[in-house]
Amino acid sequence: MTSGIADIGLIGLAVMGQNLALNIADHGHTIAVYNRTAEKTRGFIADCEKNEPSAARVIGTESLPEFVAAIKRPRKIVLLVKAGTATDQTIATLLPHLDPGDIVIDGGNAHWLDTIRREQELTAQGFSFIGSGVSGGETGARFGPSLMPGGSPEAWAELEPIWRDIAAKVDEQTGAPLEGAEPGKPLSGGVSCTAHIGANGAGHYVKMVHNGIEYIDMQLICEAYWLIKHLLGWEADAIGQVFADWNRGELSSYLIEITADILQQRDPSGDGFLVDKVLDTAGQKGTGQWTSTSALEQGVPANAMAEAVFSRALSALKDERVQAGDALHGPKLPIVNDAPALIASIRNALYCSKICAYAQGFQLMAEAQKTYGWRLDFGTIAQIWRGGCIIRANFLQKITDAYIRDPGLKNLMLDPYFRDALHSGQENWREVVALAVKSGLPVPAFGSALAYFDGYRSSRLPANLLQAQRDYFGAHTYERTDQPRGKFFHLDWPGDPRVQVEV
Ligand code: NBP
Repeated sequence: MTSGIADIGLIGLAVMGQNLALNIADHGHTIAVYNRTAEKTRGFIADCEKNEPSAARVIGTESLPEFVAAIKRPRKIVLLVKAGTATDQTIATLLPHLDPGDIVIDGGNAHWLDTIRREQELTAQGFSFIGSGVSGGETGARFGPSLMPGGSPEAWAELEPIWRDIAAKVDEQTGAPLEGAEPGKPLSGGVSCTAHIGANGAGHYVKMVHNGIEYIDMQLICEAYWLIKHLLGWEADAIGQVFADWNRGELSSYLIEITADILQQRDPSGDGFLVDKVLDTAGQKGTGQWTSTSALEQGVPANAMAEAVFSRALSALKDERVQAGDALHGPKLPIVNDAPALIASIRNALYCSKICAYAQGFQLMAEAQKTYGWRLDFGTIAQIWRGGCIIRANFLQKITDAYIRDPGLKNLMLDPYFRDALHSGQENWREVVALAVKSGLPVPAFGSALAYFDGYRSSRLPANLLQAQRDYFGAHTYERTDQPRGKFFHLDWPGDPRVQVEV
């Protein structure tokens, strides 16, 4: 048995754990690995020995005492097991083998409230706990994920050198992701896509909002595709060319890039394009729903983000939709002759909607930091998302720039760059939403983002009537525009104005 030479340990050798372990080893760190089912560990080690240049730095262990003994103190142990109960079970079986001062790092997709609870429980027992968002899936884990750690600054100081080594890297000047890492040949230089996000659950919260943004980013792209497909009647590959073209401009992003590839992919088992044969029901693992629930709980108007979750839910009603398609009729599709103009308008609608979606995500994090006592650095968060993760995009550098210009920015839409983009794109955006509505094509994300923009810029909204209704049926009181805020009134509706009372 090897003892005490590993720089770090990792539990959970499914797809994420294996890839992150190899990434750590490629960066020159010795890592001990353990998996509940020992067979998986043996298989992984055998594969490493055959195929991996860094195999000598990976130590396979088959019991927790052996695993723990292989790691230098204070031990740093990364968990990459199924989120939820499995994480609690893994922690419970691990703790009796640890010493005070050891650090447990949960890299799974934990709910931030679980992370807050676990951090409290472990700290009370003399251990440290970091909840680190890990984004980028399998490839990110292997060659550079975006890492969002939350926990005490002391625990972070211990983990930081390894986390900075293995994270994705972006160019210091341009912010563009650095690419080209290979097994045994990690990238060198560049700015690491990780930073201490804040205390306890902050990292997992920010990772969750990242996923919520991923949902809306994807939904917006789908709506753009759907409009081009139906209003112009184009084949998938031609639409793919449009996305490839958009990827050369300000919309340039990983999701636009893969959309261009997907749309141009021919069906490997038949004629035509694969996308036309993929069943139109979208799955979800829950982080988009968590984001929307958090927005509802905190009263943050993240309507477009929620629409993205509802759109997946609607897509899942496939059988009902097929039946309803026979029973419920909409308008005829119009004939659009000016394809270049329509495509330019849809591009603007997509960009403006995307700005609103991100504005909602950052507004949500701004509210959460008040609720949970964090101090989030939004410019850095946008920077961390520039590499490794699914929402990586040039656009994120604009967000970092906006928060550098004004660290106290209330809403991204108010930054001069984004404000100008909204002003110049909004006419097209409105035309596209109006055309979609008239054509009977669903654009929930484009439409709700536009409603958010219009609502946010309205100094007055019809909530005056709403509040009066609440006072009418429930005596919920109202404030008056001609009186100072904080003075509340009630009327015995429908009543004599003289019986209005201040409460
Ligand atoms: P899974 O989420 O599929 O989890 C499988 C791992 O959990 C296996 O190692 C399994 O051990 C272990 N495990 C389970 Br299940 N129950 C356990 C228990 N009670 N005690 C100990 N170990 C247990 O793996 P994954 O897809 O690699 O994801 C790992 C984590 O990373 C998850 O939290 C996931 O949400 C997160 N994440 C995943 C991605 C992605 O793209 N897949 C991206 C970002 C984050 P066994 O082999 O003995 O069954």
